[in-house]
Order: sequence, then C-alpha cells, then structure tokens
Amino acid sequence: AEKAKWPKETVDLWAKLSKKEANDIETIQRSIVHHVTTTLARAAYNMDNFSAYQAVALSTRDRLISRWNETQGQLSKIDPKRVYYLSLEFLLGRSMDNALLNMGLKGTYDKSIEKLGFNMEDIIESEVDAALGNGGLGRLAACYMDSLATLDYPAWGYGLRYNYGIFQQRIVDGYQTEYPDYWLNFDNPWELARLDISIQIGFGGHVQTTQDEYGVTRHNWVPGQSVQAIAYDVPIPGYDTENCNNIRLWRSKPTRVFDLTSFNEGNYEKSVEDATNAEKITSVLYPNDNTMAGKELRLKQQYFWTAASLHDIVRRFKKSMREWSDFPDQVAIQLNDTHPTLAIVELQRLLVDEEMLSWDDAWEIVTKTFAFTNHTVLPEAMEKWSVPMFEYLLPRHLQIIFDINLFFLQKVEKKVPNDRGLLNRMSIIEEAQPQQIRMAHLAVVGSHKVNGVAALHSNLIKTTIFKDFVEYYGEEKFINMTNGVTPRRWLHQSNPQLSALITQTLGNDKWLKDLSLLKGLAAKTGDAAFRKKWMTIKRNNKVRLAELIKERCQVEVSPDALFDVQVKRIHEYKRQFMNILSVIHRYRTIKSMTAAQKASVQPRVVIFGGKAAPGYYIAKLVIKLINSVAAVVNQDPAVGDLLKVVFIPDYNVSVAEVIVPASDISQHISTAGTEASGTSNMKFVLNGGLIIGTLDGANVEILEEVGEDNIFIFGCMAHEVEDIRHAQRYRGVPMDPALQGVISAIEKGTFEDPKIFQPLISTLTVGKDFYLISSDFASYIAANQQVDAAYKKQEEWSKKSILCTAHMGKFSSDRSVKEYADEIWNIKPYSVEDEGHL
Ligand code: T68
Repeated sequence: AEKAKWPKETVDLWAKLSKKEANDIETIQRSIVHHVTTTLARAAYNMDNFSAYQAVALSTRDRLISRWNETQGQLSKIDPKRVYYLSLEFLLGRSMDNALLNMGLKGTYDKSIEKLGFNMEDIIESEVDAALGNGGLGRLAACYMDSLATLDYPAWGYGLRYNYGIFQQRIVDGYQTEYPDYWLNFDNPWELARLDISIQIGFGGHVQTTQDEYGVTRHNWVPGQSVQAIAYDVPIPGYDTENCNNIRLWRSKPTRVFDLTSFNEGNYEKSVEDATNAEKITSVLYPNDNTMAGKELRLKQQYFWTAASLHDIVRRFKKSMREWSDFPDQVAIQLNDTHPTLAIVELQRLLVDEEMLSWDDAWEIVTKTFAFTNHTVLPEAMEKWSVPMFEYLLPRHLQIIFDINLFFLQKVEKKVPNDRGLLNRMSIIEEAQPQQIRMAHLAVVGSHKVNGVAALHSNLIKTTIFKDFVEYYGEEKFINMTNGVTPRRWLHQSNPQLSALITQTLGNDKWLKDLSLLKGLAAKTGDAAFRKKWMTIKRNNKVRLAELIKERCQVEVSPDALFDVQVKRIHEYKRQFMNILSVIHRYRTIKSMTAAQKASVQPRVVIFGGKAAPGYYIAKLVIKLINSVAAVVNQDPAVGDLLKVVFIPDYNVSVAEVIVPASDISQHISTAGTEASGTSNMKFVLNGGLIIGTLDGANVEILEEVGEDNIFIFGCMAHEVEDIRHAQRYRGVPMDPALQGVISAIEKGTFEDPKIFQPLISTLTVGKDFYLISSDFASYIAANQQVDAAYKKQEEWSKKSILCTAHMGKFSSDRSVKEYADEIWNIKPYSVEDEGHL
C-alpha cells in the first residue's frame, strides 16, 4: 500500500497507532506480562527465572526495535556517508543489561520486575552470551559498535551468524575439553530475521571471456553452485541517545533453484546434500586466535560474507541514483584484519564485470573506499590462501588478484627498477609450491589507509611486515589507531558500585560519554573517606568473584588476599607458562620458609582463565600444568591461605564482567613486540586494578598515562628481542637459576607425572626459548616482589588504584572511534530525533 493513496483517516490511524510505547512502570509491566501470556504461552504460576528473563528480554527488544526502526528510517532519508565495519567476529556477550542501561531504562525495569516477583540480577544470569568471536579482535568490534552508536555515527557492522560460537570449555582431569556452543537453542531475542533480504552467492564454475561491441574484452563469471545469504539484524543502541545502529549478520541457506535442478533430475539425495553443504558455511566460528587455519570452509565463509555485504552496500548506494565516482563519498569500509580482504576484489569485480567501469576508474573507487586494520605481526597468523584451492572456488577473483598484482608490481618496478628481490618481497603472490596469496599485501594495496592498534605496534609494522610498502607509498598511508574499550560495559555495567561512586564524586555522569573527565578523581587521593569507599567497593567485587570461584572451582579464597589475574586466550606469546612457573617458584619459596618468615608473606590468589585453540597442543598443556599446580598448592597445609591457584573454566565476556572489577593486579606479560595492543589491560586499569606487564602493545601507552609509580613494568624491550634470541641460539646463555629450580621441581614429579609436561619444558631449553621466558624470568620475579611490597601499604595502594582509573580517559573506544571517523572514514555524527512515532 502506498501512503499517498490512503485516505486521511487511514494515514491518521497509522500515525496514532505507531506511537512509541511509554516507559512508565505500568506500561512496562503490561508489556512483560503480555509476552508471558502470549509469546511464551505461560502463566504466573509456572514462571521461573528463565521465562522471566525471556519475557523481559522480549519487552526490551520491542523498545530496541522501535529505536532501530526510527533510526534506520531517518537515516535512509538523509542518506549520509556511512561506515561499514567488516568483522568475522563480534564478541557481544549478553545484551539485556547493556540495552537497558544504554536506553536509560534499567531503573524502571528493575522496579517493574521486582513488583512482579523477580529480581533483575538473577534473571540476567539466564541470558547466554553471544560468543561470536575468539578474543580481543572480536571484542574490539563489539566495543566499537557501542561507541559508534553512542557518538551518533551512521555505522553498520557486517558479520556472520554462526550457529555455533566459540566452544564451551570444561576442565576434565585438568585438561581442556571442548563442547559445542549451540547458543541459538532457546531462540535469540536480540536479532531480527530479515527473511525478505536474501542474496545469491556463487562459488566455483568458470569464467566466460567475450569481446564487447567496442572490442573490449569482458569477463563474466558463471558460478557452478550458489547459496543464499539471509540477513539477521542485531540492534546496537547508543548510550544516552535515541540512535540505534545495526550489525547485519548473514546466514547461509540452500538456494531453491539449485535444489530443483538436482531434484528434477531425480537426484533427491544430491539435492539434500547440496542443501546441507550450503548450511555448513555459517555453521561454526573457527576457534583460532592469532593463527591461520587454511581450511577451504574458512575461505568459503570469507567470500560468502564479503560478497553478501558488498551486494547489500552497493544496492543501498544504487538507490541514491548517484554517480559511481561518488561511491567513496558515501561509503567507507573498514577491514577488521585481513579476513574480509576479498571485499576489495569483489568490489573491483562488480565495478568492472557487472557495472562496466574501466579497470582504472574502478580501482580508484576501490582504494578510496577501503581501509585496513592489522592486529598482529606473528608470522603464523598471516593469512595466505593456496592458489589452486582459490582458483577452484573463485576463478574470476583469482584473475582479478593476478591483475591487481601485475599492475601494482609494474608501478613498483617503475619506481625502483631492477630489484627482483623487492618485487618478490612485495608481491601479492608468494612463489611457493603451490603459490600462495598473501592477504595482508592485498589488503595494503587495496586500501587508502593501514593502521596498527597501539603506538608500538603501528611503528613495528612499519619496520617489519610492511617496511617495503612504507618506502613505496610513503609514511602517510600507515597510521596508528590505539584501541579502546567502552566504559559503558566495562565500568558502568560491570562495576555498578564504582560507577555510582564516580558519578557522585564528579557531580554528574558526563564521564560516561567523555572519559577524560575521570581525571577529576585524581584530586581525591588525599581524601581518606573517599579512599575507604573506593577500597570497600573493590572488596565487594572480590567477594563476588570469590563466590564465582567457589562455584566453578570448588576452591575457597579469601577476599583479603591480593587477587592476581591473568585471563585471555592461552597462547605461548602471552606467556601464561611463565606466570605458572613463577607461581611454582613462589610455592617453593613459601615451603622453604620458617613460620616467622611466613608471617610476612603477602597472601595471594592467582587466577587464570582462557581458552586454547583445540588443536594447539602446547597451549593445552599449559592449562593442564596450571590445574596440576593448583591441585597440589591448594591442599598443602604448609601454604594455607598464603597462596591459592585457580583456573576458572569457560572464560567469556560475562565471566570477564565479574573478574575485571575484582582484580588487584593483572598480568599482561607477552614477549615484547608480540601483543599488538591488548584491551583487557585497559579494562583492568579502568576498574582500579594495577597491572604488571612488559613494554608491549598498549601497556606502553598505559605507562605514559598512569606514570611509572602506578604500574609494574619488567622484561626486555621489543628492539632487544632479536639480539637475545640470537645470543641464545649461537652463544648459549645459561638458564636463570630460579627457573632451573622450578623446572627441576616439575621434573621430580612435584605436580603429577612429569612425563606429561616434558613437551612444555622442552620449549624452554636453550636456543628454543622463542618467547624469552628464561631471559625475562628474573625481572618478572622481582616485579612480582615489588607488587607484594606495594600491596602491603594499603593506603598507598588505594591512591595508586584511584590514580589508575583517573588516568584512563585516553582508552575509551569513543576516542578511538572518533579518530577513525576523522582520519580515515571522513564521516560525521548524525543525531536521530525522537519523533515519538515512526
Ligand atoms: C588481537 N587479535 C590482538 N585475533 O592479539 C590483541 N586472529 O593484541 C589486540 O588487542 C586485539 O586483537 C584487538 O586489536 C586477535 O584477537 C584473533 O582473535 C584472530 C581471530 C582469527 C584469526 C586470527
């Protein structure tokens, strides 16, 4: 029906009925009960916490979707330049609490629910995490979406709707075991299925080459199979704004057309098999972080997702009837790592093969549109695809990549003649057997800006993996965008007491949208009453974490001990191994003490958490070692409360929300130069936790902000690493004696059968210790002793804690996102008006 053709009374009726629902307690209660009795078909007498959660979630969802609809409606009229954030991972965690807080409805809902006989804190626990990510990269995307919405930027995320998120981790006999995370089991109220939005995606087949009427060679890709992409939209509400952005996640479905071909040929089984294969594409998130799996299905995921997203973006652009040359003025696309790099090739293909633009015109549009974020320098994480496999799946795209490479290398040759070595190093194609496509090179060549994620990392990539490219393109293309985290989730939501104290102290809650205002807290370090409140809140958060530890690990820990936390993916470069080795050292030291000496030991609870990639043998052994050490230490009467060790199973976003506010000290101890940024370091310090860390990633900038009195730094620096490795390999460096003692203890069987840990210990033997545990060990132990000593002076410690929070303004993702908007995307905020109706 067209509005223009309707009689006035129909138009008025629609206007009247599409008024937004009011947000008073009674209206909210009605909407909850309405969902209980209709959507859920339940009654008050057969409600439990889970159904209460469902009803409240559905009521929240109604309000979210109204905002989403209003925002998207207004935006499509205005049609401003938008940014599209392409990420294979969005690690959102739970949505309900966050949505209510961001929409300003938490208080009203709390009261509404209480009167209906339920408690908000309890029902929140019924929500499963949306765990569509591995770690930092996926969580960063989620924080950026929160900031983009809060700052009123017109932004969409594009990703995949995996049926299975990151696996669930259980610990069996000390070992990690993996279980599928079928998070959609109980329906997902935080998405909106757009069954009307479906896009055909091709694979395989061949390329037809023809001459057009002007004698120009035209290429036409004829795919051999196709699947459908169905859109699912996830509304992302901003904080303290009506604006509500969108993450569009694609789900794969069989195409009916192709089913029918097989079906009509009488090949029913084949048509069912094709259908199952189509569904497989978005079935599972690959569980690796900082490593490249190289599986065909992963490449299919990448193409499926980038093709669907680009098709959608191009369709939206075409509605505006603008010239193609305006495309980069309407569209900015950010590539979250190399995973979406095929989007560059797909846009070039659409423009040249389907829209008939010249190669050069198309390429100019492409390179003005894309920008690329690099998250790692680890060689094992660099994406490469074998040419034969690629050709089989995407024959036309391979031709385009070879052409991009040819034209690029011709320009390099022109600028720097006769340097075969240079051409080899810079080529998008690696001359291996078989040839490999280097996705990072393709991403650099196809983008106008390349950024690292912390100052140190951004400098490092300019002198290592992208050195030749910096010389060719010039410095301006390679910039730094230091990561950030959203203070809404990582302080306001996860640490409500601290948030309230800060708001009370600063006189208002403006700091939640301008985190630099936290510096106002620095003046309060001299106020003993304030310090007391500050530390009481920390202790309350530690009590909450102690309860979680009791429940999940069956270990009692004292909230008066120093809580020492290392939670992150388990990876050799992050050196959880070094941490547990230092714990063994601590254990041995305590065991050797007299009762009098023990009296002066600072009690410590060492808390680990994190998942290892299922195929990463050494990382899984580290988990086993931690659990074996915990088993011995925790029941040793000679140690008692002086040392406890726990491994919290199934670390995820919602567990992090309990852990982060409760830490006294957290560990960010990667070998210098290996952790691109880290983002949990920012979250811990924001919550008044100090950190012990190396001069790596964003630790360097955190040190700059909080000052050296409020952070514990140790270990070698990034520029020293190569020399140390060289010396170890060729000169032989004796192992640190303390470390030698620890290894002997393991080898003597202090913690289970030492044979189990032999492969782990071998990673340390001289010449192999790639992550420099041995050379950093002594300074690590010393730094930990400084932590103990500092923690004993509680008054001083409370001042440090306050100053930490006070100096974290820089690390808001609002700051990061604004820098991206100004320096890369060239987009402006657009404020949605609350029109009160749709
Ligand atoms: C992380 N990378 C960096 N990768 O390790 C971390 N990898 O230093 C940084 O703070 C964070 O990105 C945000 O910039 C990852 O998390 C992955 O998870 C990943 C996933 C798939 C393939 C490779």
